[in-house]
Amino acid sequence: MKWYLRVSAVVLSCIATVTMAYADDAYVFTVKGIIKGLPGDGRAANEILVKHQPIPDYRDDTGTITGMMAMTMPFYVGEGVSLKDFKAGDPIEMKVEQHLKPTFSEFVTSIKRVE
Ligand SMILES: [Cu+2]
Repeated sequence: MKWYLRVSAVVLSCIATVTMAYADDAYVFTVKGIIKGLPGDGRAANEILVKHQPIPDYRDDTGTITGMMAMTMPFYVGEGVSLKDFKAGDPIEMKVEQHLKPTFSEFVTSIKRVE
């Protein structure tokens, strides 16, 4: 094999290894609750405050399913998710995507009003 083919094979396998180390499967859970605060109420442009119901399939930052009790907490909203039709007091259901790598992160990928 020519030396440059060997070098490119090594480079490609390094890229694959690094990509796998940083890519993890998205874990998605559903959150039901009531909006308590929206961006502009003194919070970050991508943050909402939600009083949520218990989340039985919530997973912690080690990937262990621990569940989460009902509480009021902030959620980050992903890019492209519009909040313009929502107001405080709205009952909502959200899909939240969680990643453990490269660092723990969670963000809302969809939100809808429910009755
Ligand atoms: Cu919570």
